[in-house]
Amino acid sequence: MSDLTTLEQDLLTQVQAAGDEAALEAVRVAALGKKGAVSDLLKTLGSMTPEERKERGPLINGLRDRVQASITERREELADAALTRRLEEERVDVTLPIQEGPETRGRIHPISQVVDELTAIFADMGFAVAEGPDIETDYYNFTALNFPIGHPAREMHDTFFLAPNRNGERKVLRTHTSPVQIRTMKATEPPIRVICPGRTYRHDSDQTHTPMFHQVEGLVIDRHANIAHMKWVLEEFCKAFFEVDQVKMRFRPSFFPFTEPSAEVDIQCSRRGGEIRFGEGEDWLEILGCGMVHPNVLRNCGLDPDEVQGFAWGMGIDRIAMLKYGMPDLRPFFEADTRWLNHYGFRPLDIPSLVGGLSA
Ligand code: 2NL
Repeated sequence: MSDLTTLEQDLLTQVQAAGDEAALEAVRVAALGKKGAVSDLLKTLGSMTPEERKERGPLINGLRDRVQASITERREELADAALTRRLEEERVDVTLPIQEGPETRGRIHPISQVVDELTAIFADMGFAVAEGPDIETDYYNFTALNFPIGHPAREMHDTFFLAPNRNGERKVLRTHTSPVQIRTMKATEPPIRVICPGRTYRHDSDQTHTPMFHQVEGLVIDRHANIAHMKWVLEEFCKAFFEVDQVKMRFRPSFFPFTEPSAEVDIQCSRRGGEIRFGEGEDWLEILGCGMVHPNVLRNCGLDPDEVQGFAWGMGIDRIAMLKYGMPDLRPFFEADTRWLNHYGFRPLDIPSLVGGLSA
């Protein structure tokens, strides 16, 4: 065998033996690199006679081309093998159960759930949602609502007062969400249909009262909005919220400074077996207060009681949440205990709607 044949076989064997791309590259450098064996051979051509060169030249070039072709082929083989191995190693079993992410592990607080439910129900009746500040002036919380200056109701409300400012003016933590409706009446032209859910504050703390609690109030102002409309809105709300076909409601005369006439509303329920059910039974449960907006309140908001009229109502969100979801105690609402939230909370992707179900 000639020296060239031996070298070629040796190099081709090395190419086949290279187990990865780095080893193959080392073989290529040793053969075809600047100081490689084949390159050394090519350099010898320069010192040959033309006859020798004519004979050796094609042999050496042929060898170089075959070694190069073999390296290219081996490189493709190795790349294929590496890809196959990766595909095998990184294979994903799409039938495995997925890992729970925060959007499925987290829970919606029952109060947020109930606010979302109320919003869905009243939005369907054409109501918008209005919001306002928790810290209010005495004017928006009391005066505009027809509480006379020095009226005992202001103290009866167990108001939290902030320290007086330079002008001796004391701001308050709103004791109801009514100031939001005052702001709405001052800012927008009738017809008005809004609900105002939010935090409210009273200096009261026992088994059934927390200093911060939640209320939703509603307001309708129009030319002819009347008590029949009010009764219909409240009845539709109760049926939708408690998810029953029928409710019996009882309107008892009452008094609020901001409505005239005023009523407190009970719904009929049964309390047999320690469980409350609506739409049946012989017990009554108070759930809200309502009335026709007092003419003085309309005037305070720049509205003419001879042109427009309306009705309003208010209820406690925490209380109706407890009633609907059978929660016996109010206090855990405000304790941020994740065990309680896991038990009573709602799944973030079960969004309440009238078509998809309110409480899923
Ligand atoms: C209750 C009673 C009520 C209102 C709130 C209201 C607001 C304006 C004008 C007139 Cl701006 N009324 N709100 C009316 C009647 C009752 O709440 O027992 N809440 C828990």
